[in-house]
Amino acid sequence: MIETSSYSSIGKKLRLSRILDPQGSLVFAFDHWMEHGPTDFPDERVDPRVILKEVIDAGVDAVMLTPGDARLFHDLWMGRTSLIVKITGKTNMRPSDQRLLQSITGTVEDAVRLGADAVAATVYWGSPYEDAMLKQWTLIRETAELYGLPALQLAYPRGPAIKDRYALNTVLYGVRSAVMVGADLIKTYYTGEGESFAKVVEAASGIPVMMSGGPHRDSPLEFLRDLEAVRDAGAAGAVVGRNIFQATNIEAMARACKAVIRGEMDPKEAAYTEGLL
Ligand code: FBP
Repeated sequence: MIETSSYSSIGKKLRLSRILDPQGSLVFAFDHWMEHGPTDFPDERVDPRVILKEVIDAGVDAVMLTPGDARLFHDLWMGRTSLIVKITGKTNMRPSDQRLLQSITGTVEDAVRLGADAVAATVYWGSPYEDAMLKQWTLIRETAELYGLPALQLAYPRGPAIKDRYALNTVLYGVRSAVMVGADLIKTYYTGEGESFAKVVEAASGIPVMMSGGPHRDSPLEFLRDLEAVRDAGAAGAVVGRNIFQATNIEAMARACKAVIRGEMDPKEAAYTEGLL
């Protein structure tokens, strides 16, 4: 019998291949102005356009942007890198108990109209608003399916019952759940070392897992070592924001991250080559 695939699965496969390099992918996450606000942006790097240009010049595999920024900065990414449109979000201006909810900030159709290669949405597993976010996710995933658009889930365990969001069992629980609700690509917290992250990758049963960068480290070398561990753990790559745009030299750090995640250089070599030490 000839094996056939659905039209949608072909579209997803093609689009995922534009984001995921078999050698390892580096995606630049840049939704922080809304998620965190000005605290993430010291004075001299307030202009998103300047940051985005440097990172794209460094050759990242994709950028993950909000719909409005994807439109505004299309001249920077178009034809130069892949686009992931994140259509959920929150601000830190909200009362703290409501920061455990991400709201809808765009539609799958917005992402399609913008020419995106994937749509992204956050689920805070363990949040009091988990139910609402799962309803949003299900609608997003189902609509994305109609367009052959991969759905990336930011699977973030976060809520009153979660003591340590980076603990292996907690991350495993979130990732396994993301697989169970149909994520095509998963971005999640780093468990702190490669051995445990390999278990996270294994729990995803072949659905590609990417490490979420996390807060900026004082030592670029330390972060590059984490990227190497994540790569060795079998992850598809990393989605990094602050550790790139808060680096002293943004473009050099992005290039170093890319070289390490692709296994082209070890962390020290990459850091020396890019003048980060
Ligand atoms: P970072 O590499 O800066 O951690 O970016 C990844 C990301 O998921 C962003 O997309 C998002 O804005 C941020 O982290 C969320 O951070 P927090 O964990 O503080 O909500």
